[in-house]
Amino acid sequence: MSATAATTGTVEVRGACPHDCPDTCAMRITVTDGKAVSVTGDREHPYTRGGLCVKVDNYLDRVYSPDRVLYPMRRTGPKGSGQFERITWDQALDEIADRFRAISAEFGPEAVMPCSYLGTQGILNGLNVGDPFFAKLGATIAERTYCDSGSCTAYTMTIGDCAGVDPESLVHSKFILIWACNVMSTNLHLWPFIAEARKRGATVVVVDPVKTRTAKAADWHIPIRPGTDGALALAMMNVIIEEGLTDDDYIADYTVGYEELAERVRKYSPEWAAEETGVPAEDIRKLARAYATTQPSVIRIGVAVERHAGGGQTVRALACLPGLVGAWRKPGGGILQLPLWAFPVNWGAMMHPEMLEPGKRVVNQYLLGQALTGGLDLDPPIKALVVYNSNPVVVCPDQERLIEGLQRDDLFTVVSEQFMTDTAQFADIVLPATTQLEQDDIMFSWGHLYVTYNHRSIEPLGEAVPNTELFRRLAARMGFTEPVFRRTDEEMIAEAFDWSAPAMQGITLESLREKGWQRLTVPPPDQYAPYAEGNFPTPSGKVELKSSIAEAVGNFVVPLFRQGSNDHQPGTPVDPLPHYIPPRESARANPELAARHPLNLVTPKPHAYLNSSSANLPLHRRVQGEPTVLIHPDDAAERGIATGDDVRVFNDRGSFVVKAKADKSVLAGVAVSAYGGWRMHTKSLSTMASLNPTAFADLGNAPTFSDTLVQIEKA
Ligand SMILES: Nc1nc2c(c(=O)[nH]1)N[C@H]1C(S)=C(S)[C@@H](COP(=O)(O)OP(=O)(O)OC[C@H]3O[C@@H](n4cnc5c(=O)[nH]c(N)nc54)[C@H](O)[C@@H]3O)O[C@H]1N2
Ligand SMILES: Nc1nc2c(c(=O)[nH]1)N[C@H]1C(S)=C(S)[C@@H](COP(=O)(O)OP(=O)(O)OC[C@H]3O[C@@H](n4cnc5c(=O)[nH]c(N)nc54)[C@H](O)[C@@H]3O)O[C@H]1N2
Ligand code: SF4
Ligand SMILES: [Mo]
Repeated sequence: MSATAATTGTVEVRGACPHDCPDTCAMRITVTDGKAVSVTGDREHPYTRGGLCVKVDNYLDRVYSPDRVLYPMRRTGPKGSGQFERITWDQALDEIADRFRAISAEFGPEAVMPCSYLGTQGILNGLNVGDPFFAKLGATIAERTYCDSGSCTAYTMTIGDCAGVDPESLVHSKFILIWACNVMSTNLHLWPFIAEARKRGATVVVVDPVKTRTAKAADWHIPIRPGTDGALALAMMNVIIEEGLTDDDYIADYTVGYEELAERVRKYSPEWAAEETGVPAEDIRKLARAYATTQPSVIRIGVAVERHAGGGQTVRALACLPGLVGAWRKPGGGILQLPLWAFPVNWGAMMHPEMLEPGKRVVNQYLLGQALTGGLDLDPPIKALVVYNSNPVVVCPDQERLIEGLQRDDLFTVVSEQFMTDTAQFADIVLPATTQLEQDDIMFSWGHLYVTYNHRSIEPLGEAVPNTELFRRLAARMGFTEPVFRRTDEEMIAEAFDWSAPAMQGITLESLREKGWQRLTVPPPDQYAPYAEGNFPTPSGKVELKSSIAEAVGNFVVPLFRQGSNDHQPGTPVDPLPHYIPPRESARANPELAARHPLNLVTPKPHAYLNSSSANLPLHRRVQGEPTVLIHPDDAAERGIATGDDVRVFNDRGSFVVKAKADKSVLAGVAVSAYGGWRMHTKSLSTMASLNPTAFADLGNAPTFSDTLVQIEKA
């Protein structure tokens, strides 16, 4: 097995799926005469076991797509027209550097704003790749909280870490509570472990407003009104405490704040929660009893839990539950969302927070539409936008304003992309980016405990460059001379981990290169119970039912999701005990709004796309099928809508047109439309991103995608 591709003959190269997906599959790429001819999963990998998903097992379609952006391009037509001409890298870099200098001179460097997310998850080319460059430039800091920042803040406050349970130890669980997660689409490789647990007698329960593929496969599906999960979690605590189902020794030894919590949840009765959630009180009791008494029990939380006004407190409540019932005592017990912090990634070496000027302006990317259209009263205004690893037109809310902003003639937009996306269409300069086969990288995972190495298997196509090289080139052209801008990929990989950390014992760069992947040096799945005797990385070392961090710091954004330093920036005060915050857009909270827009829109992940990635490729589009909005047959009948009708989904913020599908798999009052499809492929030239609100959830500046009321009518 060779490290990098040979130019003649056939070699097999070890790689890693780059996608923002918990599974981080180990891949094997066969290369013949310099061309990749097959990409498969690595059968030997204990977690991903050889199968890639529908999004990636045709990865060569992506790499060799005729639609790849392969050369730098300059806009020739009006913004958004998609008319570009090929230019050289030198021309592109000169134009960008000239514009940055002119904009900085006239408005100050904060008039430049980066916008990025997780197009690739590689430690080199992913979230932080541009941070040192923009810090040196003095640009506006882009806060990136699309995903899991609310939960990470909640975990930090409660159990100190989002690491939780080893996914492989789920085979030892006896009660698996999947909460707002469509495992079969979004975390496919976890399912065999759940299936194995079930074979060994475990019960699987799914809490979701929709009977998803995952809910269909479970023993019990509990449909719930979107955004009301906190009420269910608090009522479960109420039952567990009232009925004496607690693990009193675990509570006494390894939690703080129990008495106050018990007092707090007394008001959250199952009857009260039934009104709020739509889940019958008897079912709430049954769930609480089974959860508490079937040990070890585990809760697998999905990202949708954090996506409403009270999402953070909902995750807090859920993170308290395992401590109350002593689930942490045994392997397979506790809570699992993203074991990301088990990896000793050297984020400091990637983002170089010391380069940030104190007091730099921070703008959350989620507010990009407002930021570009004067809505935030920014001084200086944003005059240049640099997008990489992201497709904000599809993934950001407030689409109409964002488009309006991107159309501004005085905005200079640079987009680094593999494809001419909805966002790239609006660029002044488009720069070609490599795919994972064309670059070296090293990967953590947020769904298992293996480090994976991605060897470059083919030469970059056209003039595409990895993001690392993009920022080396930009820095050189700007005259930035710090050594950080001259690091090679090789040098960056050597800095990517704290190799001396306990979890990296026995793992070296050499061994990783050779083997492709290695499990962190942590106990094996059948012994993985790091919190059996407390040892939570909270200030008290215990589960903080009453959170000292919430009390001392208030709300904050976990630094991984923000460009910059590792300090918790103090924010608005937060009640240190878990509590219920109802959704903002509901009949209870806003009857007037709900009278006009009575349906709650949820926008889960597409089965065949990874966010908006690959939503342009023919095979993926065929598998995904035509975009639809799923509603309950009663809601359809009330509106004279039949399956197959074109319908307009709208609220005061915007609208989009899709085909309706009436089906009992969705709760009455809920509308479901998978996101990810491109705006340019829609009839209405708009997607559900035009309907989602820009309001944040209570913790970590998380988005509130599930807190969206809409109305639907025949188009
Ligand atoms: N196929 C595929 N896989 C992916 C991705 C993809 O785009 N496509 N994206 C990756 C990324 S970035 C992420 S973050 C993960 C996310 O993966 P998941 O956590 O599974 O995220 P979602 O699909 O957004 O939502 C999961 C479920 O939550 C339900 N839901 C929505 N609102 C609520 C609510 O208020 N309460 C409850 N109880 N349920 C609710 C939805 O109906 C949906 O079935 O998936 C990753 N994997
Ligand atoms: N309505 C709604 N909106 C959502 C969500 C939702 O559930 N509902 N989910 C949210 C979540 S969880 C997430 S994580 C975000 C995802 O937001 P993004 O991370 O922006 O997701 P993608 O749509 O995959 O866009 C990534 C882009 O990066 C490009 N790319 C890939 N690799 C590279 C590379 O190496 N270099 C460069 N320069 N570009 C590359 C891809 O071609 C793609 O266009 O969306 C959020 N938005
Ligand atoms: S998207 Fe996820 S499941 Fe699919 S190949 Fe990549 S890591 Fe594996
Ligand atoms: Mo995400």
